[in-house]
Amino acid sequence: MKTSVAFVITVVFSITVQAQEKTQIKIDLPKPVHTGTPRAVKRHPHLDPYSPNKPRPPIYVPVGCDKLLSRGCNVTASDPDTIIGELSYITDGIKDAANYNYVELMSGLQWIQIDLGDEKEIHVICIWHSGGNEVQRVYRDVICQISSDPDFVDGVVTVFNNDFDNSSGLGKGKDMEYIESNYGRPFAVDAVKGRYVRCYSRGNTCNPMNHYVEVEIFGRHIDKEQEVAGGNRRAAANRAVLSPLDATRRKVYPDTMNSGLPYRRQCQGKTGFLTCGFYHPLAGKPVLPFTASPFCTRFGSALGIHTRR
Ligand SMILES: [Ca+2]
Repeated sequence: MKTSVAFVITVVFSITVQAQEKTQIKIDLPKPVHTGTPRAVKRHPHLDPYSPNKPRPPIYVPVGCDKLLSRGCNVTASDPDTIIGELSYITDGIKDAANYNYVELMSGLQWIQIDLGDEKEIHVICIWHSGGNEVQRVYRDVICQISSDPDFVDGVVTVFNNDFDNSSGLGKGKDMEYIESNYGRPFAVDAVKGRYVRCYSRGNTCNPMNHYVEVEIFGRHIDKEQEVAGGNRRAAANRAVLSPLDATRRKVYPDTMNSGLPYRRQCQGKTGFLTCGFYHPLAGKPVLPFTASPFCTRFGSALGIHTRR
């Protein structure tokens, strides 16, 4: 009898300790982009029935495995000439998509890749493609892979895949498609080790383009020395991540960035994509808003790729 009581106590104690050893991942959420009820997307059997208006279920990880690893990390992409925004936006911690803090990549299957600097143990990834819209939106073929090979040839582990019909050719996935919201799409990763995280998508239900507001990767550094070295590298990366133009824009126009003024534009010139409107990319200083900018009037409007907010 004594033995069985002791056994029960031991089991209960063990379960309690195990429960205490977990911690909930804390994810800072942006405000919803849309106001009111967005126009609904068409339902289908592969669409997650979870409401985009509700927070996602909490994710618990072992204590010490909840560190944000991705902030300020370098990002590369299959489409380096982004149409809107810069790849650095994906890890800059700014998730307010309403103020054009997102990056737009070309149509078709595209990927972005985050370099964590060293091999890490990854426990949770959260992706915001658009953060929610006036019309509900679903991104196609969302696939997330981890590897320590920057070319993703060796040691590739797929940790999320909702390409239910293998239309992207990377294999069928069992995850469900989901409606974008400010809650992002967090998912647990089973302590997969790797230096690079690659995220694929293939357009969305509103248009064929690909977008990212932010991707966050949580986990732990593999050893203490790496933690210190990684911290130093991230600090350096954080200092470098804002281009002088970005810094100017955010310093001079913090209120403008948050007020949702009607114009901020991306103009395509023959030599590439130039951002204009709140600041002048060539002069390196802010200019008048878009409608009064001679630069935009001459080149931007003529190309006619602007969208009014
Ligand atoms: Ca961002």
